[in-house]
Formats: sequence, C-alpha cells, structure tokens
Amino acid sequence: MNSYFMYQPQFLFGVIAMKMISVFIILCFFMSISGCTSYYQDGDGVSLYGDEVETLEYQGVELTPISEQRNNAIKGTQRIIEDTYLLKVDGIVDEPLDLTYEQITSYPNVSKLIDLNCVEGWDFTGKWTGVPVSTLLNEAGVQEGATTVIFYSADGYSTSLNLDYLIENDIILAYRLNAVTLPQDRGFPLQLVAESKYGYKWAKWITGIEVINEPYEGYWESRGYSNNADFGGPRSG
Ligand SMILES: Nc1nc2c(c(=O)[nH]1)N[C@H]1C(S)=C(S)[C@@H](COP(=O)(O)O)O[C@H]1N2
Ligand SMILES: [Mo]
Repeated sequence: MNSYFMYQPQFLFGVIAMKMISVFIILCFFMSISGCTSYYQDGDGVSLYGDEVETLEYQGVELTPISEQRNNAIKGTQRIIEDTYLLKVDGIVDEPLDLTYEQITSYPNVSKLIDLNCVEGWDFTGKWTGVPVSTLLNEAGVQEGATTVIFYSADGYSTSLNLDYLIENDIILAYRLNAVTLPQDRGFPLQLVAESKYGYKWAKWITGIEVINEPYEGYWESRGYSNNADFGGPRSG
C-alpha cells in the first residue's frame, strides 16, 4: 500500500467506520455483563427484585431466594391491580370493611421467619412481613359465637382456619416476602402466612375474609385434605 492511497477519502472513511464498529461491540459487551437486568444475585446475601432489594438472610438464617421458591396455583398467576384492589372483611362482625392496599399496609406490621411446607413434600424459608389478621378483625369487631375465618382468593380458591389459631399465633397477612413487595406470581397483594399448617392453608391473592360460626371446607379440604392441616400431621381426612 503506498502513502498516496492512505490519504484518499475512501480509505479514511473505512478507518472511521471500523473504529465505530469496535466501539459498538465493546459497549454491547459491557452492557451484557453489567446490571442491566431486572434480577441478579451477588455474593453479599442480597439481590435485586425489580428495583427492590431482596434479603437473603434473616435472624441469622439463610432464606430461600424467591426465584428458587416453588409455586403451584390451581389457575396460575392472578393479576390484581393495586389501585382498584379492595379487601372485604365481613360475616358475623359489627362493621364490615372494604380496605384499600394503602390502608392495609398502613397498619403496624410484623415480620416473621417461617417455612412454607407443601403437602407434596417441598418447602422453603422466607421472611414474611404483613398485618396481623387480628388487627383487621378487631377493626371489624368480631361478634359472639364466631369460630372460623374463611379466606377467599381471586382464582376461586378458598380455605379456612380457626379463629383461636389465628389470634393465638398472631397469624399475618403478608404483603412483603424477603423484604420485597409480594410478587404477582406469589400472591400479590396478600398471602396468609399460616405457620405450622400445610401450604394449602396459605391462601394467595386474597380478596375476602369472612367470619362464621361453623366449620368450612375450602378448595383442597373439600377434595379430601385435612381441614386441620397441622404440618407433620395427617394429610387427608
Ligand atoms: N389462591 C390460591 N392460593 C393458594 C393456592 C392456590 O392454588 N390458589 N395453592 C396453595 C398451595 S397448595 C400451596 S403449597 C401454597 C404455595 O404457595 P407459594 O406460591 O408461596 O409457594 O399456596 C397455597 N395458596
Ligand atoms: Mo401445596
């Protein structure tokens, strides 16, 4: 190549084009290895979930990352819109309630380290944060003779628990899991943290709470699963 050719416009144009292509390739490389994804984990026991930071340790115990938690709903993920959501609390109460997401998340909250144990044999450990069921029941005013509370879900699922169990164990309706907003596929806006009960008592996408004075069989309970559902106890009956 002679020096005359090197100063021709075609040659200079070619060199500039080559440089631009290299810069583009280098940029693509750095974007692909940087945090330009909605979820990642690092070595510090935290990870990003959307724009929130997921906690992977609580009270000295390792939590199961949400991405590794199992999920098996009868009709798949329900999509509940926060702005129009209302939680009904009714039945034998003095004053039925319709609570917005904002109201529910404004009550004093409680955090707990609890395992969910599905009756099928899998489990995971989470940090659950939410409002005690008793807070909402006190607001509504439970009447004399009430024994049972039914939880209704957006997918037609339902389950029930004894009023005494809910009060004595300070059972919560969780709206945060591992410190992030309960994800849509995990039951947004609320999942019942029915500690020491099989997973089928952990209603997700809860839209209604009804207080009654007789036993009630929910979705799986009316299909042969134990209505008591104590973890470790009989699965059927
Ligand atoms: N609304 C609703 N809630 C539900 C279910 C369901 O199908 N629909 N499945 C239950 C069962 S059988 C289990 S084991 C747990 C699983 O909860 P997870 O998604 O937090 O793992 O949700 C429970 N809550
Ligand atoms: Mo389950």
